[in-house]
Amino acid sequence: MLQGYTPWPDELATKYRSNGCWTGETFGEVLERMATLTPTSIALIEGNRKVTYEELDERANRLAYGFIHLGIKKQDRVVLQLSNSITFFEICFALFRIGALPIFSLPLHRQTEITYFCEHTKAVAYVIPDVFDRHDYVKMAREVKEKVHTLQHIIVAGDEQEFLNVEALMSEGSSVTLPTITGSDLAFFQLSGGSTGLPKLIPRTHDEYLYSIRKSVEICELSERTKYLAVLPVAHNFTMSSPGVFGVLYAGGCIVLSPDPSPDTAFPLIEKEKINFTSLVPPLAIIWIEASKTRDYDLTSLEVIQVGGAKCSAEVAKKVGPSFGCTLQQVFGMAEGLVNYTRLNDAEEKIVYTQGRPMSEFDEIRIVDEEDQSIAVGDTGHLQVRGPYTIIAYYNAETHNEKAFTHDGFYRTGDIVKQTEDGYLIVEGRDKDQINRGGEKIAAEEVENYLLSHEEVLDAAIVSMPDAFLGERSCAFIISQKEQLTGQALKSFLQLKGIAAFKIPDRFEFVHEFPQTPLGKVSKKSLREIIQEKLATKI
Ligand code: J2J
Repeated sequence: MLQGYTPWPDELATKYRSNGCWTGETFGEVLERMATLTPTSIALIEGNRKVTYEELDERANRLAYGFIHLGIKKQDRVVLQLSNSITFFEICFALFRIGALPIFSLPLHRQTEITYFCEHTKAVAYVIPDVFDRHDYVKMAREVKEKVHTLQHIIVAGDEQEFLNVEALMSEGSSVTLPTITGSDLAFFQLSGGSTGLPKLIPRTHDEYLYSIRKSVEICELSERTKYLAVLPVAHNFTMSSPGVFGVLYAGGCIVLSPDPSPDTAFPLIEKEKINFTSLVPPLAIIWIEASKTRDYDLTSLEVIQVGGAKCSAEVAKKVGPSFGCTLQQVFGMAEGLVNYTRLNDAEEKIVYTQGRPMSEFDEIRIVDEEDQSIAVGDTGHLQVRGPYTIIAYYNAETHNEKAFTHDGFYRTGDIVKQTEDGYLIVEGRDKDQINRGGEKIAAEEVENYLLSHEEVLDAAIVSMPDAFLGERSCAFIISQKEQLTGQALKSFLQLKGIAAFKIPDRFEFVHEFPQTPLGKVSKKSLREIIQEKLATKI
């Protein structure tokens, strides 16, 4: 058993097996099955390159043997940081086949975050593109490798000589047998949006994740005729599993990989490939709606556009269907598990004004007050959940787990919601110290700690401020004795430190002290009010 991983207790595992949620199937087997059922169907399209199910299966196998030859074993951790590319899938399934555990970092993560993922998991390998979006990943990998002693291999997708190349890793497996992987084995780590300290790692087994994919495929009605455009990063839980790219592969459909989510890139792809399904975050939905008024592309193939990751306002939700002649599906999910969907045949009222209802009849949700006591249906409270695909503990985070889960095993989502009579959820806010910047999550404490490492910063507190486009942006309140310290200087400091750009505060406010709660803690509520007032009066 991997140290730091809390396995499912026997009684829950037995329950989810006997009620049919967990089938014992693994990701490796799913691909094998699809390669047998629909060998010549196109699984993936990236630019001019197309890969069939049979080819994907075969290349994943050759890479699996390559990994084994390298000495990578079952349960070894591998930080995977690839853009939306065919290689992402080849590597993923290769690792699944040998039972090594990818950690799904995002292309935007920089050396501070990557170093932490590698150190925290004692990763043995790190997989990168050479250059993506003008960022030099090879240079970054060099820096990470210097700091992380467990890291033995840097593997690069692209033309690069310094480290091992993905193509060179392809190997024939004549003399090796692949290890046995079962449904209850760990498959990978997702990243949590986080609220305290550094991002927590979310361990997922084949059983639980494949259940959520199977259910999502059913609810979202994916089939072999699905043509899914992946515009958001495929490594993110939403794009990966709700029903996402893994859902499409499970259903035998075709994934078209978009290098970026802009209408200039995505609309021609929709027209050319006759895309019928895609997933967006709310700010992108706004951009696409505006662009649909002026760009002359044939988008009539679109049947479903999902919007999730952050609250989709009713005004935006109302426009999606008419702008694209398709159905909107709201998705309220979390990498820790629970996913809620509006159903495709729901009444307009539900689709526009709610964030859907849990996907599984085995999701146990409760809405509670500050004391964890249930409240009346329709009242607003804290959402807690337990179920067949919601984790019961983060990886290697004992102290945090005590707070994040109740003693009876419910995950405290940190979301504040209310529920309609018929079980639909409406997200009203959150009680976690996080900023949701258009779907990108920022743990306030993580960025505060980076700021506190600047020698002229005495204290830092980060809060959200409302934004018409992103929903929220971040504002850092700073106490410093040096009058000359500027927001620009702090931005440069954070950039040099190497953190994802979306975490860098949008605005800095220099103050002499922070408002306090009666208990003497920083009152983030008051800070939010201060910045809201400033924005209202345009200071
Ligand atoms: C309001 N808040 C939302 C929504 C997520 C599917 C869809 C999204 C995610 C995701 C995901 C929201 N309205 N529609 O993993 O499988 C906020 C909540 C939630 C947090 C989780 C999936 N959809 N949120 O966004 O782990 O606060 O997952 O707890 O990144 O995003 O963030 P994350």
